[in-house]
Amino acid sequence: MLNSWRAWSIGVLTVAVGAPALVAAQQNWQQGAQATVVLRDGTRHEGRSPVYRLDKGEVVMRLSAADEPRVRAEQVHYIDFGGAQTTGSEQRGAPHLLVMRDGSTVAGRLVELGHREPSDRSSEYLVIFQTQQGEERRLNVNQVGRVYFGDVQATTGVGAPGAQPGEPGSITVPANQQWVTTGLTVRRGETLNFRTTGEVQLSNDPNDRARPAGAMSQRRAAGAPLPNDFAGALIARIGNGQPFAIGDQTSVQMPASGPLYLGINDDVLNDNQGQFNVVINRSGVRQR
Ligand SMILES: [Ca+2]
Repeated sequence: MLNSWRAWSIGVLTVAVGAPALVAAQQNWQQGAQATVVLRDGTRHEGRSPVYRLDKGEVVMRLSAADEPRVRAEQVHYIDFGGAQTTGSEQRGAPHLLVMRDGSTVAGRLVELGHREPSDRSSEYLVIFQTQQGEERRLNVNQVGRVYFGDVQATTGVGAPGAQPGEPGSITVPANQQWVTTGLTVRRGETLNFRTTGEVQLSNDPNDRARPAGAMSQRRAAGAPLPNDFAGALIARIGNGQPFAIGDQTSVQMPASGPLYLGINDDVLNDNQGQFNVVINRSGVRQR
């Protein structure tokens, strides 16, 4: 992981004790990737090298040597790095969407934005993105035109009876991946509301299927994270803590504090197919 923008800022403050250092700092900020951060209310911020980390949930941008606003990720509509032909409609259908300069798009989750060396803004500026298949891509910004932070309608909070694939704010949990990050940091005792849909296949047997509550055959998997629960059930983990069941529950109290991961209760994952789609609501406010 790259270090945070904060680390870079502290580094600059440390050296910016004299005029030459200040000049250096100003020259330093003028380096880096040009970007326009467009908020959902239409506000545009033009600056350089915005820094983002999924677990922090905010975008920090440098507008000038002195001006460094922070915005919550849910306020951000998209970040434009230039060079991509976009129609404005391609943001639909994914929590995050990458529009490459060649016009192709990749749906998934933005993990991180920032320089490879946070203290060196002449170093490569990277866009780190996890595809919906769970593959992590580290891209040079020169390849990337725009990153959408999810459908605009995600902010309206209009509820649907079940989470649908590609529904704004929905988290994709592929059956062939043990854990995916939700981007949420939860507090012990906090109650989250879940809406989960989808059906997965747990082996090469087309009849070996599971819904969020687990295998329709009610079989178990001895080597699964929760061997006493049904195989294929939706499960969760906080940080490196013990896995716990989510299943088809709509309301679950968090047993610990930390980053929340979702996964599939299975032992052999690479013969699985399909995905669950999960929308998590927190205090009545939809989170991504
Ligand atoms: Ca399996």
